[in-house]
Amino acid sequence: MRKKSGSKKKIVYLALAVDFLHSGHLRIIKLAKKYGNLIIGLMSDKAITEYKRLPLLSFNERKKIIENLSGIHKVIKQDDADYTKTLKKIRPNYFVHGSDWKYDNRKKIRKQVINILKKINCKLIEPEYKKKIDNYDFRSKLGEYFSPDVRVSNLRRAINSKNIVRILESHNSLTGLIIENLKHNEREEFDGMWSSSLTDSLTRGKPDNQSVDFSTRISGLNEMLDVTTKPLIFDADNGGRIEHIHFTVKTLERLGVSAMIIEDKVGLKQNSLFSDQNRSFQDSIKSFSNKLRAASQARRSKDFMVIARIESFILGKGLNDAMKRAEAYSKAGADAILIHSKENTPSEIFSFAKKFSESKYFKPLVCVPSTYSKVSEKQLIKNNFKIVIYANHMIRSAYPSMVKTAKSILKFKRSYEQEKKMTSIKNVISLVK
Ligand code: SPV
Ligand code: MG
Repeated sequence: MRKKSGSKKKIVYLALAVDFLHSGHLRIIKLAKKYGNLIIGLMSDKAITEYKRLPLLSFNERKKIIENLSGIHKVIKQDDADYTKTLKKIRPNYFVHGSDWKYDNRKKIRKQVINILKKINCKLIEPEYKKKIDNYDFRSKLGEYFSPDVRVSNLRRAINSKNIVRILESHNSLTGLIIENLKHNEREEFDGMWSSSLTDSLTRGKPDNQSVDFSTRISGLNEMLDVTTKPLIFDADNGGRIEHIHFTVKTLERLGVSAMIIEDKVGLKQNSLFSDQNRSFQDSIKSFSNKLRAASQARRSKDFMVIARIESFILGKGLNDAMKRAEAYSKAGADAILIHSKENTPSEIFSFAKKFSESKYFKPLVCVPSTYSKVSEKQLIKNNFKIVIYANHMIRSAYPSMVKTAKSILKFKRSYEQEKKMTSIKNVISLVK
């Protein structure tokens, strides 16, 4: 793309994410334009999620904003976070990037880019990064105005842009806030929350057999959604009666829930992880397909996902039964398939994934690695899984800590012995601002 020597204008390349156009962007664009014809590489959702959170605005919305700025030669899509392919293709004379990447999780990428720039004889321009403007936390300021529609669609966007979508169980607003805010290595975080029938029941002192009804669970959801912005997947057991399903879908969608998972079981519900499943029965393919159809027809937005959960392995049926169901459920309108298992290795879900990947009815795969917890996300990605749900881990970690503290107070008749093992009062009063 670079002009032959003798032609007037040099090519300048600047990659931007531009979730919100702010004065920091305008400053860097103004500077970049001085060097020649400015090509803006607008980062795709996929490229952005390799180093930070999914932007609030979709790619097309961001593109419209950038294209309407004056003096820009061209806007292209940059699909790779490491610039390799893009730079080799564009071969600019100047490459402009804010100096912030010297200090954060993009250090490695910077080094790599510098190597490529040397090879293509391109000069690096690194204007100083102004922390106050360029890193302004728009997202948290906007949190309270986050619309349900945006939250609903963000799960699909994450599925389309990430290697794996990481979901963690949340049973109240506080666990929701942990999932919302926690980061590892600056860029790794959870993509959303799982509202589990098991832990929703447990926190109310009831068994996981639908004795806690949808209305009760949904009012708990409301509180969680009030203080968070990430997508939420709702565990809807078997979805209840087909005649009621459109009411449930409508309510969930209105609240901003991104997906409901319904399982192909009938009769009195029993948790799938019980070893004795003698009193659990699977629905017929025909009847469950009708439920899926009813749920997907009831939604207002196509972004709301209806996910079918197959219980064949839980009930001791084999791969063929699971496959037959997966294809039928996919045809009936399921947007993704959860293949459940209570084995202590992922081998049965991996053999299912292998076979289902060859089917023309393939849909994104979801798993719940509660009993086969050694499996890594890397292995799940390799085996074609798109969503991983850590389904009960927040309650399982809170419970033993609470019992330990209660026991210690009983034993020592004071709380002093536990003091250092708990978070401080100072912490607790400033945890939520
Ligand atoms: C839940 O978390 O309630 C689930 C997953 O449905 S499981 O407990 O494995 O059935
Ligand atoms: Mg459940």
